[in-house]
Parts: sequence; C-alpha cells; structure tokens
Amino acid sequence: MDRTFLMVKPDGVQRGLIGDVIARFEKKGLKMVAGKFEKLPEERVLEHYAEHVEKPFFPGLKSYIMSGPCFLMVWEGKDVVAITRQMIGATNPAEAAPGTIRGDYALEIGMNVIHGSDSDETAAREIAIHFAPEEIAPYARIDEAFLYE
Ligand code: IDP
Ligand code: MG
Repeated sequence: MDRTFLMVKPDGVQRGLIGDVIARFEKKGLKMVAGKFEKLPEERVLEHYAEHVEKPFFPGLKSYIMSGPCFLMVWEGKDVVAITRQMIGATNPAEAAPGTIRGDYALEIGMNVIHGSDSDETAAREIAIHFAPEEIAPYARIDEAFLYE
C-alpha cells in the first residue's frame, strides 16, 4: 500500500487543528499507521527541508518549524500522496482552494498548517527521517471492503 508523511506544523498545533486534520484524512478512508507529537531537532529539520536550505526563506522556515511541537504521521492508502496533497491544497494558503486544509484554515505561506510529501520518493525519504520502522504499525481497517473495489 502507498504511504506518505504528513505533519501538522506548530501553527496547526497551537490553533487546535490536529483533530480536524486527522478527521479529514480518516473520513476520506486513508489510514494512519504511525503518529507522534514532537518538537523537531535541528538536524532533522535540515534533512527534511534539504531542498530548501539555500533559499532566502529558509531561516524563517526553520525557526517557525522549531518554534513548538509538531504532530508527525505516516498514512497509508491507494494513491495517498496525490490524494493528501490535493486535500492539503496549494503551498500559499491565499491560493489554496476552499475545502482544502490550507484553503480553509490559513492566510499566509509562512504558516500553512501542514506538511505533506510531494511524491512517493519524497515520502519514503521523509518517513525514514522521522520514524524508525518499529514505530509504524500496519493493520487492516474493517471498512476497507467498502473503500477498495
Ligand atoms: P509544500 O509545503 O507545499 O510542499 P514547499 O515549496 O516544499 O511547499 O515549501 C516548504 C515549506 O516552506 C512551505 O510549506 C512553507 O511553509 C515554506 N515556504 C515555501 N515557500 C516560502 C516562501 O516563499 N516564504 C516563506 N515560506 C515558504
Ligand atoms: Mg514540499
């Protein structure tokens, strides 16, 4: 089954959005197989955002992401990467469609509530950065017979 890495960022945690974010993905039929509440250490922030470390916004991004705890998750489901990216919405909340998480809950690009992996390769890389294999607990959900044709 496909997997992705999702993370409620510090603004989402402070604004009490963890439960709503989880509920959206659960109701869609996706399955959380790992989750933890954590303040990210600097070395994992640098690894996670390796593609952005040279960008002008990185110092601000780093201090934001380390400003408080995040809620880190691994989710499973068919096409989970594409589906969750659609449900998250555009990077800039001002451009994110209504009905998406960023479209419904945020205003500016620097505080956009949630991270989601953007490809299967990125997902595998990000899951390995943040979770040890034994922290992931696969299981069958009883409604799967009514989700997958
Ligand atoms: P994504 O989160 O939609 O995948 P990326 O381009 O990978 O977007 O950027 C990672 C994160 O860096 C964004 O979610 C946002 O928090 C932050 N970011 C991206 N571009 C900017 C910017 O121009 N100014 C401030 N923060 C930015
Ligand atoms: Mg990205």
